[in-house]
Amino acid sequence: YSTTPYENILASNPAPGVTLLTLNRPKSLNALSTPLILDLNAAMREADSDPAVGTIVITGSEKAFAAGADIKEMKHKTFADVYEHSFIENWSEATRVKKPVLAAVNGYALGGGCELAMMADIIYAGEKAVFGQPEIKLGIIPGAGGTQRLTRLIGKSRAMELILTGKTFGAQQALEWGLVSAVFPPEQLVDEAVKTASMIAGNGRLAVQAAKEAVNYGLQVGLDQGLLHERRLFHSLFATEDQKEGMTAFIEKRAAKFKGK
Ligand code: CO8
Repeated sequence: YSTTPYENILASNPAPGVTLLTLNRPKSLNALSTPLILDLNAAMREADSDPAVGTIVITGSEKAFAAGADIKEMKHKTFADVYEHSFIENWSEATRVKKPVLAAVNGYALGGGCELAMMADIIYAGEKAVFGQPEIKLGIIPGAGGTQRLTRLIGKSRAMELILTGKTFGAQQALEWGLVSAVFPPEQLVDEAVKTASMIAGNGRLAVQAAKEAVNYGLQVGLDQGLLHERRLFHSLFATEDQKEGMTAFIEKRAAKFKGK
């Protein structure tokens, strides 16, 4: 991962088991053009299928995580263009990754940038992060989950107000509302995200993926169905070597050596 075949993102391996994907279109504040999304999807698929990778961290620059979908690309599109080609449908590929995804947000996370962050499993923010869904000011609405995920994450009244006014909000507010789980000085943000990603990558892969699946599945179904799914996944982990190793290590008072089997 020291060099990258991608034009719009940088891929690196800052710690064992961690892939760091850095959005890299600085001149347009990481506006999420179709080529960038295709690069990101390909890089995420690659990391997801690489047995050496346990966790994926997505970040941008200190100025912008991503200032939204590329307005210059969208400006001339017609209804027929966007409908026929299912514009932005492939954005949600980020949510189909089985390994945990952390978003480390410095600077602007607006429109599609905020939506991309919300597709991650954990969001950390830099102190100067600015979140928002300003699409209404462009004569459109959020199209990659903003009306749905933001509402589930921070509640209806707040989400409505933000989506209808296009107002932005900062990192502290995001922390208070539970949109992000931690806030750090901008220059420490990526290191902190990588640290957490490393901790996750050190746990048993199968258990980690099952936990992610259980949480995300539960957000989409009723409680009974979610609990049943959780229980079945829980049961299934007793078929793994990692469960035997984890429990044996506890009893022998040593660190577990998980194999992802
Ligand atoms: N698309 C294209 N170019 C952009 C975008 C963008 N979203 N954001 C910034 N840029 C470009 C600017 O045009 C400018 O380029 P140039 O130098 O050629 O003029 C360069 O980046 C720097 O931007 P600014 O000069 O504006 O920088 P400022 O520091 O003054 O302002 C802001 C920063 C506040 C972030 C400002 O750039 C801004 O408001 N950007 C647009 C934010 C926005 O409206 N985002 C929502 C976009 S719509 C959307 O995301 C829809 C999602 C639907 C689903 C996803 C569809 C793919």
